[in-house]
Formats: sequence, C-alpha cells, structure tokens
Amino acid sequence: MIDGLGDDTLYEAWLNRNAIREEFSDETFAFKQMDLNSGDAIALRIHKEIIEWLKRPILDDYQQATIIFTLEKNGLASDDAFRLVSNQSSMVISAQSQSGLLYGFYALIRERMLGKKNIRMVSAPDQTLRMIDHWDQIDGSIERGYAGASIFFGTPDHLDNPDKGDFSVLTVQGDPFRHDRVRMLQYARMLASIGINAISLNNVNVRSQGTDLITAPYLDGVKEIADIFRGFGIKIYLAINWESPIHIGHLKNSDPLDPRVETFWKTVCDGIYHSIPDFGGFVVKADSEGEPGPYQYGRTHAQGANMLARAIAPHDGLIIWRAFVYNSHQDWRDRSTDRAKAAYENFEELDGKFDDNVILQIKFGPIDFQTVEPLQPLFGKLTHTNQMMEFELTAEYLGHQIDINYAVPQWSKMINFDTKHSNFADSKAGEVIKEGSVKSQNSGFAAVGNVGMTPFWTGNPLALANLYGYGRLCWGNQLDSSEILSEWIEQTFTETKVKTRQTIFEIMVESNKTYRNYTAPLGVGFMVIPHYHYGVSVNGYEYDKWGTYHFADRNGVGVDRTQKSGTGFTAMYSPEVARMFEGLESTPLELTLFFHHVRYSQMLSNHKTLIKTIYDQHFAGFDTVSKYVADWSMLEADLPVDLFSEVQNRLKQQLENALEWRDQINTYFYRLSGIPDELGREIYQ
Ligand code: GCW
Repeated sequence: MIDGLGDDTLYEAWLNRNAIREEFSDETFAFKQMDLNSGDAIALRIHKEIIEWLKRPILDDYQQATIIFTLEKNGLASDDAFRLVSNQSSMVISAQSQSGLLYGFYALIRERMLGKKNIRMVSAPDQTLRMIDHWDQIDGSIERGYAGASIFFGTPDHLDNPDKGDFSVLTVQGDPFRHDRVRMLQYARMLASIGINAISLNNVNVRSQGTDLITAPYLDGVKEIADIFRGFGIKIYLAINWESPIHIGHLKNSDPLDPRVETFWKTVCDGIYHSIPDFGGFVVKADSEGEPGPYQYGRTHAQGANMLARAIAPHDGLIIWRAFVYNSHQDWRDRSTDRAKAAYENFEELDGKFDDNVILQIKFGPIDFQTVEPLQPLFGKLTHTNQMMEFELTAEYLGHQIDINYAVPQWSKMINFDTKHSNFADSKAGEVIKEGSVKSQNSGFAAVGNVGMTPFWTGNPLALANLYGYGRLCWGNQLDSSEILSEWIEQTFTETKVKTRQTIFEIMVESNKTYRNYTAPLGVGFMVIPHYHYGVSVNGYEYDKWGTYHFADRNGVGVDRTQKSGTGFTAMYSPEVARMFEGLESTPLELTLFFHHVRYSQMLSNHKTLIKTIYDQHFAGFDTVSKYVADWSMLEADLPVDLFSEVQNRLKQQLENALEWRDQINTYFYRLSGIPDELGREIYQ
C-alpha cells in the first residue's frame, strides 16, 4: 500500500498504468554495472517502478534483458541527460547519474506510448531547476486554487473555505498534514515523468500556522513528503514568513543586519537539514502585497536575501527570492506611476549583489500573469544574478480551470522572446536567464501549481495539459506547443477513437487565444471582478490602489507606456525591443493597449479600426466557445462518463462567462465611443 498500488480510483492522467503495462508486457529489465544496494533513493525508485508499477521482472543477467539501464560517463551535458539507443534485441538507457536514468525511463515510456518505433534519442534539459510552487495553506485551502483542497494539507476532501479571493486560513488543531501517500506518490510520478525536480509546498503568503512549518513538529510532515518525492528526483522547498524571527523566535524584529536574526535563521536551517538533509531551500515573498520584508528596516533586498543565503549555505540550500515587489497603494489620479516598472525599479540596481545561492524568481511579464503581457524587461538586463522565470499554471486570470485554456503557447512565446540584448550568445529569454546567472545551475523555471483533491487533479480534466506542457517546456524550451498538446492527448485518451482525439486537440489548441478574444482587449488586462479574478468587471480595478488601469475615455483606451508621451516603461528594454514597443505599428497587435492609448477610430496593423477589432474579437471569442460546446457534446459516447461531464458542466459555465464578457465589453465601448458595429451585430445599448 505504501507505494500506492492499491488505489485504483486515483486518476493517472497521462500515465495510464494499464495501457503502459500492456505496451511493456513483453519486456524484461536489467541494470548493467549498477549496485542497487547502494541505497540511492532514485535507483530504488526505478527498481520499484519496474517491479511494482510496470509489473515486469528485473533480470540478473543483463544480456538476457530487453531494456538495460547503464550508468556511465557518456559525455552528456548534464546529470539529468540520458541516451536511448536500441539495437535488434535490446534498448539501452544510459546516463551519468541516477536522475538521468529516471528521466530516460519515463521518456522511453512516453515515446512508446506515442507509438514511436526504433527509438534513438539523446536528451538534456534546457533548464536546470524545473519547479512547481504550491500556494497550499495549512488548513487545506489553496490561494488561487481551483481544484479543491490541497493534496498535502487538510483532512476533508472538500473545502470549508474555498478561494473567493480572500484567502482566510482556519486554525488547525493537531496535525495539519493529509498524509495521502498514494496520491503524493502518483503526483511525484507525474512530475518526474515530465522532468520536474523541485516543489515548494506552501503559499508564499505565509499565514497563521504556515509560518511554523520550518520547525518541529511540523517538520515530520515535511520529511514524510520529502521521503516520497526524493526517489523521483524532486527536492522540497518551503515558503517562509519574513517575520519568523518575531513569530517563532520571539525576537523584537526581523532586521537582516541584526545578528540575533541571523542566528535564528541558522538554527532553523540546522533543524530542517537535520531531518531533511537534501532539503532544497526557501521561497521568499517579501515587501509585497502587504507581506513584511527588509524595506521595513531600511535594508535592501540583497541584504535580506543574503542573510538567509548565509544561513542556508553550509547545507547547500538555495534562497529563491521573488521579484514580485510593487507598491500596492497607488493613486489612479497619478498617471505617471506604472506598476509594470516595479520589478525593474526594485531589482535592476541589485544586479551582482546577491550571493551565489540566491535566485531571483521573476514573473514572465511585468505585471501579473495576464492573458497577454510582454516579457518582463529584467530578463536580459540582469547579467550577474541567478534567475528563474515564473509562470502560473493555476488559472487565476485564465478562467479558473472552468474555461478551457491551454496556456502553453503563451509561455512558449515568452521563453522564446528575443530580448535583443547583444551581450548574450543567444538572446532569447529562456537562454539569457542561464547566461545572466552567476551559476547557471542556479537558474530555471518555476510555476504556481494547479492540482488539488478533485477527481481529475485539476478540476477541469483538460487543465492537466498545462501541467504536462509546463514540464515538457522546462525540459525543451523549443518544443512546439501543439506537439506537446498532441503528446498529452495521445497518452491521456489512450482508449478513444482518433476522431475524438482530433476534436479534443482542435478545441484546446487555440483555447488560449479564444479566452483572450472574449476577455480584456489587446493586452489591457485586469477587467476582472476584483480579488476573485473570474468574470468581467470592466472598471473593477479602474480606481483601485492596485495600479492596474485601462484609462478608457470617449476617444480611446489603453496605457501609454512609451517614452515619447507615456510612463517611459518601453525604455527598460534593449534599444531594438524598445523601438518595437515604442511604435504603434511595430507593437504586436495583441499588446497594442498594453503599450499605447489608442483612439477607437485608429487603424491597426490588422487593417481594422480599434473599435472593430474589439467587436470582432469578442463576437469571435463567444462563437468559438459555442462551437466548443457543440463539439464536446459529440464525444459523449467515446469518453468516460465522469470525465465527459466534468468538462461539459464547465463548458456551460464558460459559455455564460464568454457571453457576459462579450456583451459587457462591447456595450461598454459602444457607449463610450458611440461607434456602432459596421456589421450590425447585436450590441446592447
Ligand atoms: O497574482 C497575484 C495573486 C495573489 C498572489 C500574488 C503573488 C500569492 O492575486 O494571490 O499571492 O500574485 O504572486 O504573490
């Protein structure tokens, strides 16, 4: 039972055990020149995966086996890299470390399940740190969670306090850990199969007893999780509360330059590493959205991060310091302030000042995971700072895992955006974060997780494609998002007709664009219901302190971020990119209103006026969702009943959502501009 082989009710996502067992039913495995008794957790795990999960034998004589693992110096670029070579009688998986063998093993499964023959491949990950950050809270709730309760914390499967945008945490009496080993094991397997090698367990807004996770007795629960994930090559991290020295250590302050504070953190680290010797490190949200931080004491973020870095360095731990720092008390009257500039203004001058075990974790865009954003300009500007790019799998602004939204194309675009900073061998964003890091192994990607206790892990079963796709993108930055989607569909819907899989593909492949079409237009962002972030509210944030405005008036809409006449944000990019965003014609259409305040009658690069573009996109977005509903209904006979209806129920909500967005946005702009739709489509007065 420990290995979770007993629970047949747990959804296996893209790792369909029965189909995989059938595919491998003729195989036998062996390990060449490997000591399985070395106690290495990953070697043991591979062993168990073969015997208990695949139900295949491991032979003593490797020459008799059909699949052979070999650990050898093979000149590959990283410890995680592997080589798969087949000859007539056998397939050899070789790597220079156990983790490489593990990834080779899952890659072989994937390739075989995709029907590939004559498999030969050499593969190394593009990013070293491939991380998921959970925003799970100690009572089982999840900030921005749309898939039920936490798989790590809490007792009941349902939530007493689901996320409505307020994130209250209930006090927990006794042990807060869920101890669902079966589920954790399956999650760890899913993550390892896509190459994820780090997870942080708890919300970066560390509230209530969450602060105490770094101490006994809570560490026992963290250790249990670490023991499960270790075999899958996944290290555990915890988010910390900057004020822990006050809350836990009973000190008067948390000033990073106070020696007592430093001693406090050293003691905490010693305690953690005593129970979890390979603990990954801390994730820190400081001076952000009301969280405490070094600014309170007049210290810089480098001083704050480095103090923690020194405490954890003797244990080889990392400090992952978030760059999501901005003034959340802005005044809409002051048109010169610009939240998009915040991360750059706070961190650009600290380049080169962080210790080499500190990593700056930076959201991909300058604001906050909107449907469209340009790349955060710090990427390529920082040249002496370890960096991670942060994504959000949980669909906070992308439809709450109700609306179908395959977001991998958007992330792929960010990773492959060319920063045009000439001092890099390769100036694409995914590359500059490695080259710009002091230690390239201390760089990578992180993404906020999207799973919970719901039957299909992610609420909407189709949202699992984002988890799968994120892992695959971390590994191969250039992988094509449509191919990733096909891979996921092929492995997930193994028992369906080709036509069914095609329909699912067609619904999902452009679903990110569809969502963008019916929500806030052309990069303007944030027309959502405040705090909750699902559903339309055109002016919900317009006069708010959070600094996310669209400035619509009777002539036009959008935020002027040019140097010529606006906030000057464009100047933060390399000269070539700055020039591109400075000009209305050269700005990519989808980002038009992110960078420019544009008249409704202005002709855009698509040869339509702004107002027509807004109307067209909103009608098109809704129409596409209507088509999704019709297309999905055709799949009923070919899909498991529960999976079919989980999606169908959400599609109904998505249709209502899209309708509301379409009509409120169109009416809002019609009322302001007074310009009717040329095509005479129905826009409510
Ligand atoms: O997108 C915003 C969310 C907050 C979140 C914050 C962050 C954890 O609305 O809920 O807080 O980002 O990234 O820290």
